[in-house]
Amino acid sequence: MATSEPAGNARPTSGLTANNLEAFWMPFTANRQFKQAPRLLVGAEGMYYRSADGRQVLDATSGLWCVNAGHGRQSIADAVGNQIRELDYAPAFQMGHPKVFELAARLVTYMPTGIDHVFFTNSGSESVETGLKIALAYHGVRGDGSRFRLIGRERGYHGVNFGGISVGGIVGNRKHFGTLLTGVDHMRHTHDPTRNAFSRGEPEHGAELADDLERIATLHDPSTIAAVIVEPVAGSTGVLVPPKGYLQRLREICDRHGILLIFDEVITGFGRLGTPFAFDYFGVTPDIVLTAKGVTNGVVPMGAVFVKKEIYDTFMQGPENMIEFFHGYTYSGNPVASAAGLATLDAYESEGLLTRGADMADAWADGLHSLKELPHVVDIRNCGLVGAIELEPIAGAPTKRAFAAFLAAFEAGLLIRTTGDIIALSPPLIIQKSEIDLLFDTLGGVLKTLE
Ligand code: PXG
Ligand code: PLP
Repeated sequence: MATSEPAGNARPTSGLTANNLEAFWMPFTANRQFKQAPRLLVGAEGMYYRSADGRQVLDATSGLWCVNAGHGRQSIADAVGNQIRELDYAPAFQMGHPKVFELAARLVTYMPTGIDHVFFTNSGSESVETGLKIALAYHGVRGDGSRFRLIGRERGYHGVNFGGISVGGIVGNRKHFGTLLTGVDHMRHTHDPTRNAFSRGEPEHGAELADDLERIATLHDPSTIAAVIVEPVAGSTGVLVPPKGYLQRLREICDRHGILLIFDEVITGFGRLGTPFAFDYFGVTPDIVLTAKGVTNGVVPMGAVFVKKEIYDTFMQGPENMIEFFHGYTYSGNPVASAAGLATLDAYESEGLLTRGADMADAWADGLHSLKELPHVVDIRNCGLVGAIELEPIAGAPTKRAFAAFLAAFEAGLLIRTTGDIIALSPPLIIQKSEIDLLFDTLGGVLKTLE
């Protein structure tokens, strides 16, 4: 059989055509199931996606928790287009360009006093690796190289690279990948539906779970621990809001033992909780802050790792012609991402989006908790403009019920996220009351039809 002539240097393929969905190995997706009945998005504006079959779909997930200012921002599109025409790329190592310095200087103004330097990456996963490496190297550089242990938490999600899955606490993300990083231990997670089900905001019970850090520190000797990494609110594993006093207690234990506290704010950063960052919301100051998703409103990959002045200054020793930290990415702080970041900050600032969640939080919590009595709902959690509805799993078929809700919601014009049997919601920060009502009306209708 004749194979059609390939264009250019392309090799003949095994029957693939432009319309074939096969070649793309999709991330975190049931590939075969998806490709049998694909769900394609072809446009987006404001709070809505447009599906390939021409329907408006309300975005209750900010894409994947990243389009915080809503879709289709003209000013960000213009900034990106202009930047590509003006300076498309500049080498990241031993060279610079103005916009990345401007972005860094603006971003650090959102940080607590004393956190005033930022290292750029291209994703949350890279921010995690960068933060962990900074923590380890910091102790080494200041002559305390016996601090080599990293402490994470069960149900923590810190991206998919080796450091992140090592400190992370999701078995599926870890089990096939060998021995991972050594010298890692985990605290228990804080999810306690027996005592805390249907809490509005921070749950009452569980601050004492922070004492796991004290116990682990005692086991290994505190002087061997470099850092502890937590999501202030665990996002990916189902919106686990920290119990009252928990993060404060972690901070105290870290201070007592000279352990760095890393907040992974990849989801909680940039207004998600109704404050610019989670450290504002909880009033607890970490030593290192990891961010990514909200930095560029999702349009160009970018992450940012913020560190205390003391950490940066510790590296700035030795001969000035020497590279102080052997780490960096080809695309760290690249001009197009930097331009997108600056335009995104302009949008956040001019519309007050980083605190808008606080104004909407009550309406959000009311809508969410109004679903309490619906079938299969076993818990509802909220904080700022994040929410989760936990469903009773179908016996012997975990995840099926929530996935059915996801499919039915999409059919009904609503994009939600599911993780296990938990529905997670995180709408763009521009959401209006009428859209909150539409969201929960639609979702309520979906939940009523579930088997
Ligand atoms: N840390 C945290 C706390 C995250 O939530 C990452 C690191 C990794 O970021 P990148 O950019 O490498 O994906 C994340 C990402 C979901 C979902 O719906 C969550 C994430 C990514 C995709 C989907 O649960 N979190
Ligand atoms: N692999 C090879 C062979 C490389 O040359 C590089 C960068 O120069 C990388 C991986 C890392 O790529 P990046 O800097 O985009 O993370």
